[in-house]
Amino acid sequence: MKPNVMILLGSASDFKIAEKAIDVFETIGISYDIKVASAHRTHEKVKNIMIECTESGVDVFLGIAGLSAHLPGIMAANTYKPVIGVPVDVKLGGLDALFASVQMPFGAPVATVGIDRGENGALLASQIIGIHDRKVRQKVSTLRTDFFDKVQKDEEKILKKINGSYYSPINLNIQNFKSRSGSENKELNKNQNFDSNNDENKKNSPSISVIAGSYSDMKIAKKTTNFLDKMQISYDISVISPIRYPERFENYLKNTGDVDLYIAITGLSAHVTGAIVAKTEKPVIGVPCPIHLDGIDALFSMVNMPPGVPVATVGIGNGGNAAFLASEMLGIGDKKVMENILGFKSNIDRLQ
Ligand code: C2R
Repeated sequence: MKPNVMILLGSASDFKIAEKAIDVFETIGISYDIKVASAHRTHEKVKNIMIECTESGVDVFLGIAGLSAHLPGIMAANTYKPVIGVPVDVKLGGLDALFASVQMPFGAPVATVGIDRGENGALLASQIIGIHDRKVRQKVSTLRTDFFDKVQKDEEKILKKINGSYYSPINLNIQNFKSRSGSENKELNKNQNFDSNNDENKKNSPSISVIAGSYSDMKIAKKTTNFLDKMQISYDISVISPIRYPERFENYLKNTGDVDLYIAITGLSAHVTGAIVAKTEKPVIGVPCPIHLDGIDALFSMVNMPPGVPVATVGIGNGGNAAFLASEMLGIGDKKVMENILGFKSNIDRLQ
């Protein structure tokens, strides 16, 4: 069986993070291979693996590394398929690896997930494969429902310990909450199924929904839409904040249930990406904007998502790389998009 995903570890010492990813692939039923190859220590091995695996039909790559994590960047430099980076906490709480993975120059994006979040790296890979494979999307949905059940059980456990005189619990309709995650699971989602499986609708829908949290993010959003135009990929762009206009935001998501993926562009506390990924099985790409603190606030709040809700984060202000990554994701199942990226990659030095 040819693997759909290739996992590269910078060192065997990163294996504990890879195990989290392996669990997800085993549960969803996605084939994978795993090798230890370091961009620093065994540079040629990384290059050869990337070139060979890209040609032999691997869809998505996962690079797991700590310290100066150049591994996912070198992987991205040698493929036109999506590369996901999982930074590992070896020193500095993993911040060194996070910055090395996420802050890639235009043309070689690394879809970075949170520090030590191997399971989110694998979930994101599954969501990407799910763009072109409905069965995988349904399995992602079921897995996300399991994350919901865990939260539920954990809550029950801690509540049993509260015995204060003023503790006054309210009985909530849990089924309503349940329907918010795992949106492809029809039985659980009679009312809030934001993702649609209707192929007829899909034909009339843009491929990508680009959401900016505010008009002040539009300069960066323009870089995204400019590149999508170059790649001839259809998109919608809207400015909606889930914090300022919660109802409008929910309605917008309902109306865009047929897109292939979302790109969210937002600064400060980046709740836009979190609000989208909570509602959809589709991949969500996030671009942190430098409104304050040079964008570090947005980067951290975007990338460090809890298990079950990955955000494919690109570098601060790098709207172009968000579109590049989106094109790579769509290119897996769309020959025309793949050829456009390949053409662009081979001309990139002349275009800059
Ligand atoms: P050792 O335990 O082997 O010394 O590795 C590895 O991913 C690991 O987290 C310590 C850390 O070094 C990282 N490493 C990289 C790269 N190669 C190894 N970041 C690379 O090529 O980027």
